[in-house]
Amino acid sequence: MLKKITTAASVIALCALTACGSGSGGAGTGSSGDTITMGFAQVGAESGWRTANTKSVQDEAKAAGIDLKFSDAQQKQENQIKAIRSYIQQKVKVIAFSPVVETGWDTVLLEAKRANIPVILTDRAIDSDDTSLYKTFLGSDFVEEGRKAGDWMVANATGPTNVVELQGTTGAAPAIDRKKGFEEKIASKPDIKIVASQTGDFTRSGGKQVMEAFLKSQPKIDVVYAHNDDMGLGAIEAIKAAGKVPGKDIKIITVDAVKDGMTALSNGEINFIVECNPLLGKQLMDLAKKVVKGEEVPARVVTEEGTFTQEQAKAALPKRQY
Ligand code: GZL
Repeated sequence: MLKKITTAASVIALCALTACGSGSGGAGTGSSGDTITMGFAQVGAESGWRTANTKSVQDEAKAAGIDLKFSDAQQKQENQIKAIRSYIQQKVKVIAFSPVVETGWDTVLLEAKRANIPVILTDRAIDSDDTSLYKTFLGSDFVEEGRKAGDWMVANATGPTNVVELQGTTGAAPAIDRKKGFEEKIASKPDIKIVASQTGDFTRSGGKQVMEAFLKSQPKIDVVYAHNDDMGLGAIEAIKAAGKVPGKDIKIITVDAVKDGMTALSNGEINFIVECNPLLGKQLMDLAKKVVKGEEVPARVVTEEGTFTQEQAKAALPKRQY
């Protein structure tokens, strides 16, 4: 698991970066003045969150004058590794990627290091003892996101509560950590039990299929904890098909706060959403410019994000960018 830098250091890092981000501007050039080329190996296009994240990276690269080479791995680690190797061969100035799973990256990142190409982790972390393989990790604290979901569960449980969990991609940092944070919080109330837990791979179809199976196998389901909105939206389809009312007969907690999720929250089909900010593009480009110039950057840059109730979603929806 990524070694945690103290929260204070992360917050300072966030403020420092945000400040310099507003003042930086200028074309995306390295110390030699030539255009920065960035190789970005994206996870895939599995969710509304991923679509918003991709748009943010592409838009902000353009705004920063950075030449972006972009690949979609269709949620396969071997495709991301191939893309990183291709960027090394193309001698890009910097590589950024969102690791689809936490492990299996040391070999290819060592190749990037030997080619003197700095690497930035964005969105998801890797589980490696060798922190020299990347310059920084920009993204959310997924354990904290799980804790926020667990806090809502504890505060809103009224007696014995059976929870079914729709996990994200097996081995992915957000899946591992959102589970960890949620379980940490519900441990304080023994009558809240996770009676079934299975991956829906962060997709709407995956969430629907797993929820259909849970509805058949579980005699009593009170709450769904979905690691992202898309799986929660799939669960809503399954719950309705079973003749039950989502948000009432079976309450739903999700993570992300993309537009479709917030719409379901505002109309009462979801009960609580923990935000996970996909708009990482600006911070990523600011970090890339610094890294290419050989400037020091924080080891960890945490993104800012909140939570939404049904009432808060109604107010926030008109202003949401994604
Ligand atoms: C979280 C991100 C997750 C989202 C999902 O930072 O990696 O992957 O929560 C997405 O929607 O598929």
